[in-house]
Amino acid sequence: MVVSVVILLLLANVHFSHGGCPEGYHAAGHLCLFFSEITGTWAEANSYCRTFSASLFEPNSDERQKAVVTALQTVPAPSHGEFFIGGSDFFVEGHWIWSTESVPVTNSHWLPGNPSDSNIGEDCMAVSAGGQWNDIACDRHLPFICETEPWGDVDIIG
Ligand SMILES: [Ca+2]
Ligand SMILES: [Ca+2]
Repeated sequence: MVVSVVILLLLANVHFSHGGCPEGYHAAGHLCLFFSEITGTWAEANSYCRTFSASLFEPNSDERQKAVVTALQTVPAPSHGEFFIGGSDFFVEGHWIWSTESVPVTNSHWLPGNPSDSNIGEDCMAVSAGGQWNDIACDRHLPFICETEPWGDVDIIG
């Protein structure tokens, strides 16, 4: 037990910084947010986050929405103007869900006139540099936002 705690602390020193967040993440409220520089489709973005034990960011509460708006002010605006986040309506048109738990999206920070499902359909959620949401085609290539929990918020079971 003592040994495992020491190992955890060593890992913490090596891999965690920025308010208990992994390297490259921004501390944002009770979250760690990663703003990618690379771009991908929504599915690629989702896989990328999961590869790093994170998930596409889900602004499913006022607190989380405020956290991303604040964090967006400190990162360079993407050349594409928007980042993919973890909402979609690709199973049932117009029925938006947060993908991790497949729960309905009940809050709303959509850009005026959205979700628009424009052209041949827009089924994936993105967030603008100003923090408002837009539905966009899932096969577009955008940078994206991953979320994970800060080190201090992880329960240590032992
Ligand atoms: Ca749609
Ligand atoms: Ca749209």
